[in-house]
Amino acid sequence: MAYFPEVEKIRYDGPDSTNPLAFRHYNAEEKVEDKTMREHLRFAVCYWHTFRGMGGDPFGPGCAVRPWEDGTDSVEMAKKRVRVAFEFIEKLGAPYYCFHDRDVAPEGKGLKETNANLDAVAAVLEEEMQRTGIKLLWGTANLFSNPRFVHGASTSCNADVFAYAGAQVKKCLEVTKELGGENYVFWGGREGYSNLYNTDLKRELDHLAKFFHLAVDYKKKIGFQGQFLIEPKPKEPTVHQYDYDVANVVAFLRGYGLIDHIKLNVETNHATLAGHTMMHELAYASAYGLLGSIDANRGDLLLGWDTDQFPTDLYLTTQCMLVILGQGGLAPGGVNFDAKVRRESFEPVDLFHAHIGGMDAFAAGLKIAAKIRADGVLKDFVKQRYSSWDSGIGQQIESGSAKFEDLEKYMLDKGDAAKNVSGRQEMLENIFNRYIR
Ligand code: XUL
Ligand code: CO
Repeated sequence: MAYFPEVEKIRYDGPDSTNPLAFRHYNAEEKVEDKTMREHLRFAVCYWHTFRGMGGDPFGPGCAVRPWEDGTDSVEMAKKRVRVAFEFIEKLGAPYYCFHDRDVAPEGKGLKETNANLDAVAAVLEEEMQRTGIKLLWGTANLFSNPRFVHGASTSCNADVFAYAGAQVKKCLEVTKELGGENYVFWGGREGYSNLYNTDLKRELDHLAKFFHLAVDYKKKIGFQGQFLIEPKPKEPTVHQYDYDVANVVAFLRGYGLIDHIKLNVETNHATLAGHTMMHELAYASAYGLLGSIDANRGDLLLGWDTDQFPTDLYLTTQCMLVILGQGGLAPGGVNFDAKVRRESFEPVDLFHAHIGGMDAFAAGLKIAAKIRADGVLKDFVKQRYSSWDSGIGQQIESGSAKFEDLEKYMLDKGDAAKNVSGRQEMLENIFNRYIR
């Protein structure tokens, strides 16, 4: 059964192609630096937006045309949807997918039935993974949609809700392991607050950390080898989310003794909601060896909420790839398109256009970033800019041999600091443009 009869397998046609259903840059087996594009980019299709998103917004219901949907949230429909998903991912040629437990299988009456539903659908996922060779980049538990999570999950004021969330993550970890998931993501859903008048902030933060420790313990117990990742987001749905941004999560992981167990999954639209660029968030995580994976999308700066659009901006993708190449890659993480087509793009074929655009933008960004690196234009400039630290007083400060008294003596002898030199920002931006064209 073909659910996308009008679309053939998407192929690489080269940069001059005008075929909208072909790649112009993503050529899976082409080598860039030391790896193929497939190995560098590790693209994943997300189940929630692509196969569950119907285009609803606060002003109207979903209007997406999805001929395979029967309008129910049954287990049968969930199984059929897996076939649809794998036909799509296979035709697209993405090597991975990601899911929330509740995207793939519906809740039942009580946890027992809910878990049985998940097992039933996971068996079909397994079958399709075997058939196609498509792998699971990460699994995650949806701890925010059901009304029980109204006050949060592990940060709820209701201890029973913490317990439910623990049981749900336990099951989701088991299923992710069974399916060979290479990572497991924690996005803080409703882990935050709407008002401090009713909130014990310290107690909630302690509970959040407790939850992660329990997850780390269980991961060890079942021998799950995947990487744990926290996905920062500053706000939405709550006014303040505890996993605000990369710096905040790094401090949280350190403060609660979790730093050796969890890395970060950084999302573009969350970065901009936090008032940062994606490059800032990636650079910060990477600097501490904690950049594990990315959720690739973009926001709309004129709207200011989490619009989750597909990334098409080559400046953005080049900046991402500069940081990723700079740390030697993302594996076992990857580039997950946490992105949705606009409500106006309601036909099934739009799902292909959207993913092709995102994959091509990242492939082009990869090639441009590799060229910038090969020519050394930024790296050499930065190295030179900090050269005063490579010898003399700079080296003594970095190595810890110079005390304040030594700095005083050095400056009393010298009289004043050496002259500063220009940062040349505009020149560097012009150089960047030379590569983008
Ligand atoms: C929400 C978001 C999530 C996570 C997974 O903004 O990004 O979809 O990626 O829970
Ligand atoms: Co995300």
